[in-house]
Amino acid sequence: KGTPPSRAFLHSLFFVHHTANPCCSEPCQNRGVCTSVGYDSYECDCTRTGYYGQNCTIPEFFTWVKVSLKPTPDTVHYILTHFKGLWNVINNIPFLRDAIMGYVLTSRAHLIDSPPTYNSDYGYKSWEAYSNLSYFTRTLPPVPEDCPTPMGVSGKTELPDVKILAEKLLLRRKFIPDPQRTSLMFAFFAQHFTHQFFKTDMKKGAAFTRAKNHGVDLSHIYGEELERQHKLRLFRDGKLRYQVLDGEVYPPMVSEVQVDMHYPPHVPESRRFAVGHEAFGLVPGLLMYATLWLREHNRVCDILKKEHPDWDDERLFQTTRLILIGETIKIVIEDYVQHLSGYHFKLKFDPEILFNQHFQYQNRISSEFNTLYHWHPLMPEDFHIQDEVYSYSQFLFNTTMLTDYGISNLVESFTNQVAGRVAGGRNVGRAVLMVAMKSLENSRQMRFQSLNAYRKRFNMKPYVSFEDLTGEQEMSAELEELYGDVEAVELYTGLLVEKPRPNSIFGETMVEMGAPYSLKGLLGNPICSPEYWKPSTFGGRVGFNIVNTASLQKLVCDNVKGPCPIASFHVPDVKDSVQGTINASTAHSRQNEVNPTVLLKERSSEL
Ligand code: ACD
Repeated sequence: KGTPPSRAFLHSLFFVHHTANPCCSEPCQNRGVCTSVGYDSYECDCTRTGYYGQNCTIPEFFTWVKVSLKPTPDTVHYILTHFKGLWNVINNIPFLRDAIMGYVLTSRAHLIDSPPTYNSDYGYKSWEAYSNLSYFTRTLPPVPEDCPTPMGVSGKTELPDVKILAEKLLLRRKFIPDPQRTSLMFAFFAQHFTHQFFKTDMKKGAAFTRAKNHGVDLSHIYGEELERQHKLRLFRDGKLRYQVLDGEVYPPMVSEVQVDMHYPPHVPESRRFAVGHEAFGLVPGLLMYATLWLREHNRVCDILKKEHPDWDDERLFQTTRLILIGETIKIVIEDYVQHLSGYHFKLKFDPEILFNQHFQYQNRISSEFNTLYHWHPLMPEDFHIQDEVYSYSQFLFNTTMLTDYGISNLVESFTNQVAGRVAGGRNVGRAVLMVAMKSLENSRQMRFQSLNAYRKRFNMKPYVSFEDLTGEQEMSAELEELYGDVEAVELYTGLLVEKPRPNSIFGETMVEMGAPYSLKGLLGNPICSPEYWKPSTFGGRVGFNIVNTASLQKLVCDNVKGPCPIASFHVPDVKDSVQGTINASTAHSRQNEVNPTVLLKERSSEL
């Protein structure tokens, strides 16, 4: 009213449709931060990147030395997955093993911004993005809205049709088994474990999470809300509620505890188990793990009660929860990540390794981590349980399998069935293709930057051609037709079609991005901090020892009746299966009444 229009307003009227945001072309390198200045200019903030110059491309002397000496990720991976004899020696020299583990942890974790920075609605730092825990964070900010193409400036103005892309590049032709021989025991552990922190809030949208703690809090066992936890608790001796069927402990029924679970109408009331996560009725593999952890919780409560007969229910419950968090992290690092890595170097869960380092004990789950963890190629075409073969429709929501087969038989069957290879393209089963398509749609809605942008962010060289990405010709030609420019390939597509490393489940990008998020998330847990990581936190030496001796095999052996089956993230071959049982028996002879050598004898006679 009476005031003349501002210069900015006039400028926008004349120029906004003619000049793109200069940050669209991602001019700032080496983690420099791009800020547009005026309408057609930008500034790179190179502070503490180790680089300077207009686009943060000139290394400081020390950076230059470091970069020149640094081996490529592929070289490091090669060294870690070869020279077994050398690694066997190193693994047995404690100070060397600790030093290498320290390097693995810090070099990975330092790639994650902590405190977190962006989210899908804030591509610049803001208090809102930092403090609003209902969002997943973002490692790279979203592509600005006013860019010429969805990936910034490269590629076509529209991304390829998701359905066509999925059918051409992701859909499985013939099941490709994982050459690392990952088992379904692994696949279901992954699904069970990650659903405590990957909980997209469907109501609010893909950028949001329902998980409150952004890490390993075992909310999938105890419930996200206090109300659910209380319904699942027995309020006696710290224990969780349970029922006994055929002489074995199982989770209670929904009808008994009145917690919300997502079952389709055809599952009768009498077969609806109630566990911490409302979606875990979906597959018997999830209910199997839910049962194992329920039994473990109550087993640990018994041990703690013997140690502390004076403790009330609440203290027994809370201390047991901390012990189970510790056991989970131990199993994830020493069994699960160890298996995925394929390393001969023996990873170690020991928070003390970080006590002389700068390390932030906090974590925020990012949308990119959530997206990259869509490992649906792991899923087989059908499920082999004992002598039966189940199709998806027979397997999904089949809650009777849990009690009909029992935990031992399920563990044995899942350990013996090989999962699919994740990278390399065309290995997503038809039954789960929709989930992969949804990941792509969500990534687009959240305006993810390109695969190459993420490769640079995690210290990898960008791919220079489609063939460079896939290592072959057929899919690279399809990709070229769909995307036009390798710079425009999306993160999720890239992760799934990328050439796997030799004899590996993943390609380079999955490991180089996945490892930092994982190790930061695991070691950033409060129990790993100096004030928590001591016996008293876990109820004394006995509890601390449970954490420090946890393994997948022990979790199973301690919680099944009778001889315990081999439990492994790796499908044992004939040689391994004898070896594996020997290992299980030695791991157990001191703490368990179960004697797995009985099984060893039975098995040996079968071989
Ligand atoms: C390293 C160790 C080896 C890394 C090998 C593969 C990593 C690939 C993907 C992530 C793997 C596992 C994820 C496990 C846990 C997630 C925990 C999140 C907690 C919030 O070379 O560094």
